[in-house]
Amino acid sequence: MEALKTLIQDMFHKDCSACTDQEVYEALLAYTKKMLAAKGYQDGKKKIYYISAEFLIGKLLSNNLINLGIYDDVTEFLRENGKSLAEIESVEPEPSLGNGGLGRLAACFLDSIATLGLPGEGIGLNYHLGLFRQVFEDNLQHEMPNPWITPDSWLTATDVTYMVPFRGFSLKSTMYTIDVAGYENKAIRLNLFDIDLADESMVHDGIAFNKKDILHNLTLFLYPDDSDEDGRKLRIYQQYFMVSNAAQRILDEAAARGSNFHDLADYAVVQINDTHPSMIIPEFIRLLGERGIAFEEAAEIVSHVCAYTNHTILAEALEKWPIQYLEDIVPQLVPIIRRLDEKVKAKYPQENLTIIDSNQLVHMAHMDIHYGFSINGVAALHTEILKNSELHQFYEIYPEKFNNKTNGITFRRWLMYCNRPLAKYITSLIGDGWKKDAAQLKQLFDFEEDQEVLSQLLAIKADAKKNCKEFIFENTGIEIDENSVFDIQIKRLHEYKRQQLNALYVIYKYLEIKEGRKPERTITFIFGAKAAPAYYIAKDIIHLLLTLETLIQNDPEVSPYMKLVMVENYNVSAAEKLIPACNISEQISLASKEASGTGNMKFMLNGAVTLGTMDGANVEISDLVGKENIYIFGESSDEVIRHYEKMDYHSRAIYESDADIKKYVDFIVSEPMLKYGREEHLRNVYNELLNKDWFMTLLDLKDYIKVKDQAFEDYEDRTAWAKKMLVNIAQAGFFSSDRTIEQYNKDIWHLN
Ligand code: B1N
Repeated sequence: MEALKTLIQDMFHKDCSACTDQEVYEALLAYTKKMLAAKGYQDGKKKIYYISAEFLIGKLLSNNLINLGIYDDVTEFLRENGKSLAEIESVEPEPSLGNGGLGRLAACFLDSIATLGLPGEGIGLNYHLGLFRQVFEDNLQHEMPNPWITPDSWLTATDVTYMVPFRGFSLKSTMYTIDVAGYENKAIRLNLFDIDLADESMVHDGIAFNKKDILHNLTLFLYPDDSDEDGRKLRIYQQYFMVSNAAQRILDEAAARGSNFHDLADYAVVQINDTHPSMIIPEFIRLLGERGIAFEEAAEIVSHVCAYTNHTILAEALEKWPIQYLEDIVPQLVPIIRRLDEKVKAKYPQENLTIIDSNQLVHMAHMDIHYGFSINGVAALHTEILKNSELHQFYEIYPEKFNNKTNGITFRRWLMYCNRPLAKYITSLIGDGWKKDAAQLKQLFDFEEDQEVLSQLLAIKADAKKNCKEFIFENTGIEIDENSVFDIQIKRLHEYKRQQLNALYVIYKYLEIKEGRKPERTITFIFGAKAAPAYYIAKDIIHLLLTLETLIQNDPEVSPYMKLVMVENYNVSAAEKLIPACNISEQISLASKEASGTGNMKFMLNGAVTLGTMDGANVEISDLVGKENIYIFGESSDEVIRHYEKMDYHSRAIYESDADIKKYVDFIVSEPMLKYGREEHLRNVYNELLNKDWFMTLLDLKDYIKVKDQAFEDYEDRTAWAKKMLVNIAQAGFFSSDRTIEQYNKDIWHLN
């Protein structure tokens, strides 16, 4: 730590002990950046370019210290100087360059690509104000800008710049780099492109701004509100800016390594993360054309370079852009897309395979599937649904392109960093081979009957809950009981994820307690979720949750037995505090709708037991841990898909035929609720459940209540519960993103 000491002296002319947390943070940032740069980058002939609109990287300091192998030394050095790393970290702003699982997956993948020593990089956009910062006021969500770029940040400006042509003007880009350390390995780069004239001062009244002023607004926000045409067009400007920069850079790098472009596929493979980067396909063809390669061959080359990952079957999330928008913004792509479409139509005239449909909409996913060489889903069930129903028409013509890559998470952040006591304890039992080979966690099965080990697991969980209690108090002002059972649902707010189902359970429990049936142990229901700014019903559900929070808090008959807390501005840092403390992990999406889920994996790894439907990766978790170690409820995906086909699900019929369900749903707009909540918003949720309930909340409610009650009952047998925890941790190895990335490399990328 001599070098760090000297650096602090050089920067601030005083000892570490005399520095403020801000100063120590700046010194650590400089120190870590230097160490990262000194490590050098992975090189190789062929490189993976992971292109994504989101990279939800979280705070970077501690993670970098871990991956550089100096976390313990730095902690010790700081302690000797009267500082705590935890406090210094609180100075670091968290970039909100992502929204949820899709962006966090991209971040985990970068960690694993670097750790496995694969040549690769991430490419995205440098959003100055992120997604948004969530603020609760009057039990409603408000959105604020989330600036994160400070004078000393993890970003390093580069001299890489390109010109990106739009109709009527061009924009000059600058590339910024964030180094991502591999665990005990070299680094790779996350390259974020930006315009030079981004103007944060145009943002007013929360996150409002002039959506037409592309010269100044292009990189302000991730996912600008697309409820109007200007917003949708801004998204196209962003997407094209991202992929044109990416394609120019990829071609430049390939040429520098010796490619003549005809052999581009020997130098580059592009993973298209959902459809936001799909325009890279026609953009490559355009740029190859400028470099003398004719359309037919260019289309062929690109088809060997691009691979596409699908993350959802929700129709509204599958991007379809009016061809007129593309004509208005990127006219140079339109003839190319038309030719790509003509080629498809010549061979496959069916409407459901076209790129440009009869409504003149460009189906981005269809372009990816025709002109990419691989399409993968993100969990076994999801890929089966793609093959058998959602994209069946494509599977019939390109069966060899379809493959599954079950998602994963980096254990460096999601265990070694966020739950150091558990990581240390595991190492004391089985050595530290698991850090690079997660499958070794299975060795924990040797301790399944070991009382000492089981009680240690419980003790570590109890400590994590105490820490979490403090975090929750700081965040919400509510004091929770650390001996209560922590039941946690943290994820994007979406109707298919069914936070409203969880809310109905809370109502059920509330009424039980009111009627004198008290739970054996206090329950703490913990939520965290952001709703997209224009997704009104999702915001209404947040209002429902916050109103329940207030109601319970103000009811002395109930609050000793249960509490509901909704964490404000749920983000990666909050997840790191909540996940280690969780007892019951809520993964309750309507079967068939959650492509994978990755929170489910993080919870399991940290010794929580899943309460979930047979959806996404829950299915694989269930197969691995066995029925005794997971709580499964609800209709199967097959049944759900049948309901959609037959259109025979009617929530009102369930409501009318079941007095209990009626009671819980009616409670949403009852007098006690209206005392703290706004009728308009609560009635929206009530009406939605009664008249539409597109995600079949009421269908699964009774089973959910039954199985959840069983989980709470089982929790009281502490030894049996600790065994479930152990089995979950021992079987979590499969969900390491190192495994996922090895599979991408073996089946799709073929690097090294
Ligand atoms: O991607 C994650 C999965 O684990 C989740 O199940 C899935 O919901 C998530 C359009 C998305 N799918 N689609 C999105 C996000 C923003 C947007 O504008 C789509 N996110 C997912 C990782 O595979």
